[in-house]
Amino acid sequence: MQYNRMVLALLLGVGLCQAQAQDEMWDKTSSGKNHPNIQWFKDAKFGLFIHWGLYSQLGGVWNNKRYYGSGEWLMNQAKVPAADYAAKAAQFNPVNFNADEWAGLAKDAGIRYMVITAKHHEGFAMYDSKVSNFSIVKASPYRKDPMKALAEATRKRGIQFGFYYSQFLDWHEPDGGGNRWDFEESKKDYLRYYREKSIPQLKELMTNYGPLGIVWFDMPGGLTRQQTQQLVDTLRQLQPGSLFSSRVGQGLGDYRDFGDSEVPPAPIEEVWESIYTHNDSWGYIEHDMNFKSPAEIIRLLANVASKGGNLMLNVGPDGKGNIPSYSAKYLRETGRWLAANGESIYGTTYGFVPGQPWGVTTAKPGKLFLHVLDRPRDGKLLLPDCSVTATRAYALVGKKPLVIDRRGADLYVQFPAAEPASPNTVIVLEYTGKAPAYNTKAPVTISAQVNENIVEAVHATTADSAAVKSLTYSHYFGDWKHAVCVTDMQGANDSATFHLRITEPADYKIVLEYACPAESARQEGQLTIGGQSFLFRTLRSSEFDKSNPLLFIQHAVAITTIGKPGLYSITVKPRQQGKELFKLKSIRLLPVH
Ligand code: FHN
Repeated sequence: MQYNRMVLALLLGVGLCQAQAQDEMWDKTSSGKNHPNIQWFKDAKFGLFIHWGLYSQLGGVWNNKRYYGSGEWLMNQAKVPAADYAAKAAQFNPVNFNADEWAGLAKDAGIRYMVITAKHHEGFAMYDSKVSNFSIVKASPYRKDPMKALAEATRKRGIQFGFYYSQFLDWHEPDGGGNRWDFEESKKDYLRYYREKSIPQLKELMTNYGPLGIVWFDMPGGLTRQQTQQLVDTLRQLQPGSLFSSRVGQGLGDYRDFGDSEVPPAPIEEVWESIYTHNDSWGYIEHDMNFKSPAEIIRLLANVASKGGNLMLNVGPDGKGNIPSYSAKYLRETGRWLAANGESIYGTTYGFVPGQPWGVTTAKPGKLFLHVLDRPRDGKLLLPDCSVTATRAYALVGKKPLVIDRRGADLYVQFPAAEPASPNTVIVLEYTGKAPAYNTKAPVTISAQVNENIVEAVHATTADSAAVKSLTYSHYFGDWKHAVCVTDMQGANDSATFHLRITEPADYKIVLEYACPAESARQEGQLTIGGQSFLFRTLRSSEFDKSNPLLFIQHAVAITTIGKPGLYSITVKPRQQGKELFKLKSIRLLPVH
């Protein structure tokens, strides 16, 4: 069966990165059925993911060698023999762990649900398991069950609590998925592993820790659809109210999780979640300091909410039980923004106005929230084709009333002057009348009032063999990145056209952002706008290889004078038949001042 072949390819592979087919490994599909307990999750919008295990104590270092990327994959990266790895449990003593501090931080950060690793791929149970001796209670000097305290501390604060559980990969067990450096693949009996460890442990977790908001399965494998259905049915009996993540596999989850660090390019009706980690690794790594700033988190949260999803952001506490100080500090700062602006995030759906040069929108009945991420010079926020009856507009913080101006189908809201700097200033537009449907075909607004207009590949209308695809790659190891690009433009008929609405006359510099391997470099392409054609020759950036960075170059190819506001289109294509021209990520229009 195709699905199992993919999983096997992953397990047999020379590393995590090369052989795996991410979509199969992640299963981004859900059952499409509306779980009766889904509403809290839809409203929650912001979750805290915690990766905590034996790997946290190792901190990305094995035998004095530092490993980069996903720290919880250390055992796999260093191909540590299971017995040597297990011996490290004797030094794992997270004496600084304080459930109330962790839950308090989550509360301060404005988090509405928490999911923590009960057992990751290393196989170590971070709770009191009767099923296996490889647990924090039996194998470490700590001897206590931190999950009991954490479940209580979160619930006390009104935060939904859930467990992550790696149901198939288990490098400690001869029959578990993934460890081929110790255990021969042909001798493995995955079903025995499910029967003797995975399912009994899941049952323990679903029996001993009170009502779980979520069981967050990860990386399905080794089961047919029918077997997965049986697993789901068995577990559902224990807690019918728990939501199952889509990575339970076979399209049987209750909501869709996207790939790691992935936001879909356009709004999605189904219930879904985006998962990101605060730095590059999920598990603690002492040499990973690439923490997202509060502004980056706040903007990411707004971006995810503007597409209708939840953001679950991960932190990786260390082996002593400390949450990294930058995670704590930046989460608290995010929480301060949410304390003032939470109305524009919690309980919202995506906004009916698509992304604009100034920012994105979220909505509640009768209210549209404008998240201003890039303030236009003239302060005018255009809401194109906005047919509702606007009754009033005001800044969410301070409630200062703002001027609304209707010009035909368009609405303008005047952004408050002298607004204090914020990574995201929220304006509320109250309206009556039926909210218009989100128009996926709306032309992309281009304004001379911002420094840069970015037209993403998802907006392309493609011809012939040109296609829009999501490409997945990584920097270190397992730190996945995604880029939606126009691909497969090889001949003069393979084109990408972008429909634009340019709101002000100006000169605009046009920049193509693309990735281009050696074999595609030095080919001629053509960009057309308003009857004018511009030629360019492609510049080499990098090859596309999942386990390496995909480098995008910003190549300025034209300047054009737009004399009149109105509808325009830009078409990009190769001049002649050849190799794929490039992987086009965006077209940027920079007003010339
Ligand atoms: O392999 C895991 C990884 O370690 C981490 O737990 C992430 C979080 O979504 N899930 C898997 C990879 O997608």
